[in-house]
Amino acid sequence: MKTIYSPKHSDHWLRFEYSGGQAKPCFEKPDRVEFVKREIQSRNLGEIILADEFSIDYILAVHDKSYISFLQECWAQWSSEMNPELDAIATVFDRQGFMSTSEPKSIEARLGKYSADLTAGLGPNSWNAIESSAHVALSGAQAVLAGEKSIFSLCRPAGHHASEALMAGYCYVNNAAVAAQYCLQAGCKKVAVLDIDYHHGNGTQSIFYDRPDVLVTSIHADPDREYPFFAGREHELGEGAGKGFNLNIPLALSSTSWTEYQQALHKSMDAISTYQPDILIVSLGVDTYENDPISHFKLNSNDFERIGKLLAELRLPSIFVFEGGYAVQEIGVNTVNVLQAFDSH
Ligand code: SP5
Ligand code: ZN
Repeated sequence: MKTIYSPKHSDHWLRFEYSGGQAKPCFEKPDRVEFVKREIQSRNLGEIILADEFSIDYILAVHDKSYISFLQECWAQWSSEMNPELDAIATVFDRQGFMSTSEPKSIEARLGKYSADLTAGLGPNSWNAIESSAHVALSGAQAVLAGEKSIFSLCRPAGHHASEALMAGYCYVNNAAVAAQYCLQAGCKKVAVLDIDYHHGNGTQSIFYDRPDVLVTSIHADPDREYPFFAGREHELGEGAGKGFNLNIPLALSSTSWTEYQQALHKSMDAISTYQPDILIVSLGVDTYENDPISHFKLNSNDFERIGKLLAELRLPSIFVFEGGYAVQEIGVNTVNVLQAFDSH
């Protein structure tokens, strides 16, 4: 399997993330992608190709225009109004939506309008990385539409918590959603997104919630106990024309090992088979790993091979889009375990 990559991902890095009432060094850091890249090379998964450039229109096809302008402009405004030695991050939120139809003036207010939480901030060159990550996903979609059986888009930053006009959970542009929409514009009738990151793909769910042309299914930690908390429950089935095209499978935090996980995967895969999509997009997070520093599932490295082997049974053209995974040494092994097992079945 070939991999799409961009070195621009390293333009995005932050000093701190906030959790449990504390500022801590970020779990989400540039090293993550370099560990995965190194493992791809040492195990000869396949060629590593640089991402192409694409028109901004492909990002605007799933995101709000003023939100994207904010992502592009944030740092310049933050560095003139606030301390340029520190990350741009929200401190206030427009929870009542008073500014929902107008653009706030100050950068603190704009950050509040476009942030869902404090786990997404922006640095001086973050936009370069965010845009390149979407281009990595688009290049993957382009390759599969041109006939590749499968592709790995090594995206960073991740995307699945980003919705139409909100950044959240280390995510800014929803790479999987951008790729899905690109496939539809290129003539696909139906696309399935299978999200196997440890966290619910709330951004992807929200973007396609009222649409029948994208089936979204996510297997994740129970949102009663885990981020993103406010979405990811079984009763969220889609709305309007999209009703029946969203499937959530929440699992218990610390008692989820392969036995439980496998059942959920079969359930998601059954829904995908029934749906008969033209293309499968896998939001591939490896934070389901037993030693992940922010997560609580109990999958081991062999289980990631089992995932790849099972997914291959769908026999669909597949785009793997990288999402989370924070046990830095092991994310390479676990990611390549999925991809190599998929490739050889
Ligand atoms: C893409 C992705 O995986 N985003 C995850 C966002 C998770 N945000 C909440 C992080 C909470 C971290 N708590 C750390 C506890 C360490 N003991
Ligand atoms: Zn995650």
